[in-house]
Amino acid sequence: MSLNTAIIALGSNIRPEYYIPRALQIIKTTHRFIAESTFVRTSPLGVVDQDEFLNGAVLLKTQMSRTGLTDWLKSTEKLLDRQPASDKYGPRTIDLDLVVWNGQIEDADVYSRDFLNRAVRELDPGLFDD
Ligand code: PH2
Ligand code: MG
Repeated sequence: MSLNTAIIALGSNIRPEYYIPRALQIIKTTHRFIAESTFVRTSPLGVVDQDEFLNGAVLLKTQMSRTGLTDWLKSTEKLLDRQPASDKYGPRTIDLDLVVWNGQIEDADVYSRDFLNRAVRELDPGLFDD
């Protein structure tokens, strides 16, 4: 059975001290957890008039396919009280984004968001080498 490797970005700015640990716990019991990055407080991007975020990322291995994993991330967000997108950049209990899949960068935010770039480098230092 071959496993896929993924890096998932986590973000929250509604009760992040509750929702980030909950999300990590669910991820760890569902997939093969490899490592987590440092989690840092970040100023809001996009809509700047909202609370600070807590951001970080996890490296995992999973039996799920790419679409299986992205569907699972969506349902896990719902489980963690994420409200349907009223504002693409507004406050959220939890945001779970697939950013790297089997060594391929899948989300351009990795290049533009400094905290995300740092988290991904922490988890996979060689990713940007080639
Ligand atoms: N996510 C957003 C919008 N703005 N700002 C920070 N600091 N961190 C985020 O994760 C974030 C954001 C929508 O994805
Ligand atoms: Mg996001």
